[in-house]
Amino acid sequence: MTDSAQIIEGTLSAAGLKFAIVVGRFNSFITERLLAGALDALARTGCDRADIDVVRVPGSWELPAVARELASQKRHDALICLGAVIRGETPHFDYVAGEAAKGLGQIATTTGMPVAFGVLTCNTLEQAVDRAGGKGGNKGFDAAMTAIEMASLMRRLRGTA
Ligand code: INI
Repeated sequence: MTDSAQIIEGTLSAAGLKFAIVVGRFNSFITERLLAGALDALARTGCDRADIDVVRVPGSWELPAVARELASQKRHDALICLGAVIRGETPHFDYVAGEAAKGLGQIATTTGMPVAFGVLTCNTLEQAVDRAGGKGGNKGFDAAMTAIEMASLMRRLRGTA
């Protein structure tokens, strides 16, 4: 029965919340679309542009190091990490995608800073285009919406909302 249960959940209002978007330059044709989607989500949910920092890194491999630094600074309510890893002919893809996923997951669980995973891991460029504003939506937009909800939820759980 949930009649008497207290439901604790985040809202999708970004007003008053601060975000950092960390975005990889590798495959920038895709990542710039993810960034546009993330900025669109934040604007639509009431985030002030002055409350958004955009931090560029060379590639997805570098996302965890910068996310950890930002998490330690505690200047933001959530981080939105964007990248595009596209499979090539060598196992390089597995190392870059694996490290980005593992590293960002560890930061989210060990620091308490919400970290939205907006890193595409695709077999083909076409799959990436589909997910960066094509028929699969925009995973940058989706990651930002998750970051907003998690930032709001964390504030509630901490009693700072
Ligand atoms: N970085 C990406 O973000 N996506 C890729 O597909 C990719 N590939 O395929 O090589 C990639 N490599 C660069 C990597 O992220 C680092 O920037 C580089 O290894 C230097 O540390």
